[in-house]
Amino acid sequence: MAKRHDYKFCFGPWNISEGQDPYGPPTRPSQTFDWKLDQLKKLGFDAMMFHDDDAVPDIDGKSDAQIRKEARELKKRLDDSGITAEMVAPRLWFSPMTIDGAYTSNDPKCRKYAIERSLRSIDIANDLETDILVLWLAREGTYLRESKNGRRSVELLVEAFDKMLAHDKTIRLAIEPKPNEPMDHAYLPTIGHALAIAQLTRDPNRVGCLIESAHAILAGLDPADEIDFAMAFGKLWSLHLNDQNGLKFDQDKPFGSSNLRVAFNQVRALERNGYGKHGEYVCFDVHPFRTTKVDHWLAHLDNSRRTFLHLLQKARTFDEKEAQQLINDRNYAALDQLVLHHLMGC
Ligand code: GLO
Ligand code: MG
Repeated sequence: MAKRHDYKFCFGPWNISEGQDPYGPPTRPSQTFDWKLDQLKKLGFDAMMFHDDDAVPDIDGKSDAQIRKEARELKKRLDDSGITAEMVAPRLWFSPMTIDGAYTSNDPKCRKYAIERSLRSIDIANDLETDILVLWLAREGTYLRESKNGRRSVELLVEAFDKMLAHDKTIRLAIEPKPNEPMDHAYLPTIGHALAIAQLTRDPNRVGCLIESAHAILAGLDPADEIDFAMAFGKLWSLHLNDQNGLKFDQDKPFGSSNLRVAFNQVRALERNGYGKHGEYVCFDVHPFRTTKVDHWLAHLDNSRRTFLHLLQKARTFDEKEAQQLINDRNYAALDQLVLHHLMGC
C-alpha cells in the first residue's frame, strides 16, 4: 500500500446508508449525523460531502436567516473535528416540486423553486467555506421523449447555471453526469456534454465537472478516459470513485470491486494528470451491500480507500520502461500480460 502520498479522501453521509432498495425496506437502523461524522474521523478521512439538506435538515421549511445560522453552526462542528466540507449539492430530486425535473421542469413554478434552492445551497457552501457546488442533475431528462423539448431544456439548464454563477462570483459548478437512472435518458450524460454546456454559460471557467466511475461505465465509457479528457481541460474538480458491474442498476460498489484493471487505470490517469495538486479530493460514492451487518457498516469505505492506496502503489511501481518498449514494438499481447502479472503480483 502506498504510504507516502498527498491524496485527501472524503465521503458523504449518504454513503453510510441503511440498505433499502426499490424492493425492500432498510436492513440497518438509521444513525445520526454526529455519529457519521465521528466515523469519518475515526476512519481517518479528511472531508465530508454535503447535500444541502445534509447540512441543514428540512431546508424547505426554513428561512434564509435560519439556514445561514445552522450552516455556520455546522461549520463550527466541522472545525472542532478537523474535518473540511468538500462540496455542497442541492438535492433536487426528493421534493414534490421536482417530480418533472428541476431546472428543466415543464412548470415555471417548479423551475423557480429549483433555482432558488440552488442559490440557497451556494449560500451554505459559502458558510461551509467550499467553493464547489456539485450538480448531479438527477431528474433533468426524460422518461418520454415527447414530454420535453430537448433544445429548450439545454437553454433552461444554461439559464439556471447563469443565475448560480451570477449569485456568487467565486462559486464553481461541478456537473456530475450520469446517463440514466432515475431517468430513461439524462440531458447531460457524459463529461463531454458537461464541458460543452459550460461553454454556453456566462463564465465557462467556473463550470467544470465531477466524474463518477459507475456513471462513466453506465454510459459505456472508460472512466480513465473520462479523467484524461476532463483533466486535459483543467476541469476535474471532484471525483466519485466506485465500481459498477456492467449495464444494470447503479451499484455504487466499493472501488475496484468489479474490475481491478479499470480501477488501476483510473489511478494511473489521476497520477499522470496530477489530480489533487489544486486541493481536489478523492471521494468514494460507495454504498454498503444490502446484506451488510451493522458491525461491518463502514467496511466499504475503508476498503475502497485501501484498494485505492494499493493501486496507487501498483501504478507507481508499474514498469513504465518495459511498457514503453513493448508499445514501441507494437507488442500489445505482451503489454497485456505485463499489466496482468503486475496486478496479480507474479
Ligand atoms: C447518484 C449520484 C449521487 C450524487 C450525490 C451528490 O447516482 O452519484 O450519489 O453523487 O447525490 O450530488
Ligand atoms: Mg456520485
